[in-house]
Amino acid sequence: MVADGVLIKLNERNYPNCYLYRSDPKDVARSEEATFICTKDKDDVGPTNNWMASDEAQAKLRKNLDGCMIGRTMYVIPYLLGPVNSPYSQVGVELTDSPYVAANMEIMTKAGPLALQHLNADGFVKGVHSTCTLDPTNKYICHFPDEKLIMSLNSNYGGNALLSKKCHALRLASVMARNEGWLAEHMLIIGIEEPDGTLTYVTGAFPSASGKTNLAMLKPPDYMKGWNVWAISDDIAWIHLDSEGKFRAINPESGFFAVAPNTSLKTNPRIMEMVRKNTIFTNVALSSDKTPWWEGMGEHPRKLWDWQGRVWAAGKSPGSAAHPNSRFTTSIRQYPSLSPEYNNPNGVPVTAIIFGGRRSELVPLVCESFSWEHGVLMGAMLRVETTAAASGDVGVLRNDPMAMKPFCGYHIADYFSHWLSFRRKSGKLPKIFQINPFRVGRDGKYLWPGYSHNLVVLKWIVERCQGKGEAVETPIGYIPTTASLKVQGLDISEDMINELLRVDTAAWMDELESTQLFFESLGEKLPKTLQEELSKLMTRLQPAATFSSQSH
Ligand code: GTP
Ligand code: SPV
Ligand code: MN
Repeated sequence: MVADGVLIKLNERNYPNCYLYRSDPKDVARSEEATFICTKDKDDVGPTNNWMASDEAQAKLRKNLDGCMIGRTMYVIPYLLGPVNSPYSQVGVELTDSPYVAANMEIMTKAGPLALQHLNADGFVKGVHSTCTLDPTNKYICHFPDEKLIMSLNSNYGGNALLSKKCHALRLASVMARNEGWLAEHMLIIGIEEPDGTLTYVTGAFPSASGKTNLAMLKPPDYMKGWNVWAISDDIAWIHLDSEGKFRAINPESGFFAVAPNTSLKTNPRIMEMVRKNTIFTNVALSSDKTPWWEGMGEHPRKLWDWQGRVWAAGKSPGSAAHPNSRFTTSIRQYPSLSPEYNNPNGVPVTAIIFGGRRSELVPLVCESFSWEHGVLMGAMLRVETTAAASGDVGVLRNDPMAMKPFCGYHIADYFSHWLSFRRKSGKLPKIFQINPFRVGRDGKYLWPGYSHNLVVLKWIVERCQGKGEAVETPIGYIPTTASLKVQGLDISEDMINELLRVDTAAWMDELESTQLFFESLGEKLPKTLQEELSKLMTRLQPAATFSSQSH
């Protein structure tokens, strides 16, 4: 690829065995508008997915694929998702004509003979990918749940082209999970270690570019001696019930395909250490000594080329030097705080599930649900600001239930029912929380320092799971007392903490109106339990709203 000009080799001394890939300038993010779930019946996929009739899609895409690889090398990539010898792992095979995709698949999955050894009567997921001509008007990422088949044309971008990731491990797996009684989720998995060695495993679903990787790879702040966070997954969790009814999570992936901008020695030294070798950088900027650079990394080098290879001058050139959705691909084995449980074929026991996302207003720093059903409502109500991870406008509020809007391979209302069904199947349900480190003040700046300091929030969550941790009951759930977040060493005023935890009941009433509209758009399949939870929340908010308007 270096010889062909597909990759640029980076400085061997600073970044050994690292490469820069510059994509087609129009092929820089996931393409939700070109993503389809293809079934017989349109009602299978619901209003949050694009649908195509499967026979129609097959015919159309096969025509497009005809001859598309002539003169190119076709890579055949058998891959294993999940730990070796795990009852939860799955095999897939991707065909591709992109060497860049093949190289990324080697990092993101267990590719090769190991995968073939895991082939069994369950069969495997079939993926066909072709660069074709990268014609954006002919881009299709099609999923056929009934055939366990994926066909992807005209994009080489991560989530569109690394078919093991969003296509197999989320869209197809979510359909299998519904049929078989488990969950395939857009979630990080971490083990939180307390100074006495106690480990608590939690998962977290936040939409794309909303903090999963950074929370998974959190380095504790100096003032939290003895604590650690062990990473198991930064993007996807497969969660099964064990024989005791406990949720157990595995990471189907073997690497990270994660956001570069704003990663620095200050925000996340563990990521910076990890990406210094054996890493593929996509669409970052480049300095004259062949070192990668992106916004938020630190001082910008004297001479810089932007992500498209053009000379870049700070203050003069338009846009940013690195693409806002520039990414790095690195093997999970290189991560310095990888959990020893990462390889456990049975996964780790899940004590809490966290929902989150970017909300500059409204959603408090952290909030605990009253029950499983209320927690499912919290996830279903998730409305967040869009990011550069998908093409389209950035910073626009949209419904992204459970951070799965782009990834649930079937009707989202049936997905809600599936979540609720675990009440009947498990006596050991995880507690459900919501977090929001992205609330901003009047000056437009984040109120919460985030990154390593998010451990303060995780600490409260762990304490709540242990029946400790002080909380105040509000209409939307339990929130921490100010004192319980005032960890010694955390440089933040009580006023600021109070602002971060403030529950604006009138604004929440508006939010419920938008939830109601969203739920109505889902039609008759919406589970009654969820509508009832919403009504209960409305009732809890009403007297409070009256009270707060009186006290103003
Ligand atoms: P996907 O890979 O797209 O699924 O994203 P992700 O959820 O793993 O997001 P990631 O951790 O890569 O974060 C996305 C962007 O948000 C990066 O620029 C991070 O630096 C930034 N970010 C992450 N955590 C925080 C935080 O706590 N506070 C602030 N202000 N920014 C954060
Ligand atoms: C996301 O967009 O949520 C990602 C990156 O994790 S991609 O693999 O492109 O979907
Ligand atoms: Mn993701």
